[in-house]
Amino acid sequence: MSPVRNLGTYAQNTWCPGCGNFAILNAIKSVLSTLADEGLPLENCVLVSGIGCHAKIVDYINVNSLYSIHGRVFPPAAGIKLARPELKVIGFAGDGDAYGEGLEHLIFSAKRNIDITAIIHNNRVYGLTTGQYTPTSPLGFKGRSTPLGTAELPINPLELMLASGATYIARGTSHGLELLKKIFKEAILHKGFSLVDVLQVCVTYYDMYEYYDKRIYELKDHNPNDYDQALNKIREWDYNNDAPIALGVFYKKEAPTFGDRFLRSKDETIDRESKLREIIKA
Ligand SMILES: Cc1ncc(C[n+]2csc(CCOP(=O)(O)OP(=O)(O)O)c2C)c(N)n1
Ligand code: SF4
Ligand SMILES: [Mg+2]
Repeated sequence: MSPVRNLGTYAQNTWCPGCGNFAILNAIKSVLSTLADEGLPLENCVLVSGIGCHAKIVDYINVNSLYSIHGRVFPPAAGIKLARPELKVIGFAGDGDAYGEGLEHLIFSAKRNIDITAIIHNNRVYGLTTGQYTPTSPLGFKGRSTPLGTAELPINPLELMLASGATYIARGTSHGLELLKKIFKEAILHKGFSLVDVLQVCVTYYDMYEYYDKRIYELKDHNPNDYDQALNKIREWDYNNDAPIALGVFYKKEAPTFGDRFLRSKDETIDRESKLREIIKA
């Protein structure tokens, strides 16, 4: 077995001690290192992040990366993939980032089946801006902007992703490193739009370690190719009730990607361009 590469950087880590982001960082570094051993050069990987505590992850990994803006992880990630199809593109987004501010971009990435991976640091709070509620905060969540508790139910982002056409949907937690490594690797190797929702604990504004540890279990005897089974499992815990919380791969499907359909062959692209020019002239 080859040694794990040192993918660290000189950037000073400013996450709070005990933050769940450390698990995501360690898992992704280990997976990139393994994939490099297995033939995916690190220089062929590109990381894209949003804005928030999670976004700093790209500062701490010595791989090409792009810091985007809040809610805009997936448009540049899609652009990179379409311009350079040989690259593996991994987007890191917060829950406020992906499920709030940039929700439409997430939906359209799934709808188009763009061949990129979305890793969502779902701490269910705006961490960097000190504890406001997000689309996945539970009903009654008390934070900086809702001192008396929210009056809204959370969304179930996995159900939304299934309905939008994502072809790989999984969930892990920041308390389960081995499972995170397994699903990150599978998600990155999946051809099409893959999303991993990580229940990431924010020890400062929303510490849910105990809550999750009491409820989580790993999916067994589950057929991820079955849409109805996936939907049932995804609905079991709706990010608000007290049901058991399933972890693992809920859904996966092989389907043509946006790149397959849009780029197709060079000749077809040229032919399409000339047809478009004719239409514009007419
Ligand atoms: C367009 C835009 N809107 C709002 C902000 C302010 N802002 C920066 S980080 C952040 C919250 C981040 O929350 P989340 O995406 O959940 O990431 P976390 O900090 O929890 O990792 C907000 C609202 C911004 N930088 N840009
Ligand atoms: S505020 Fe929360 S998410 Fe941000 S670094 Fe601290 S523990 Fe992590
Ligand atoms: Mg957050």
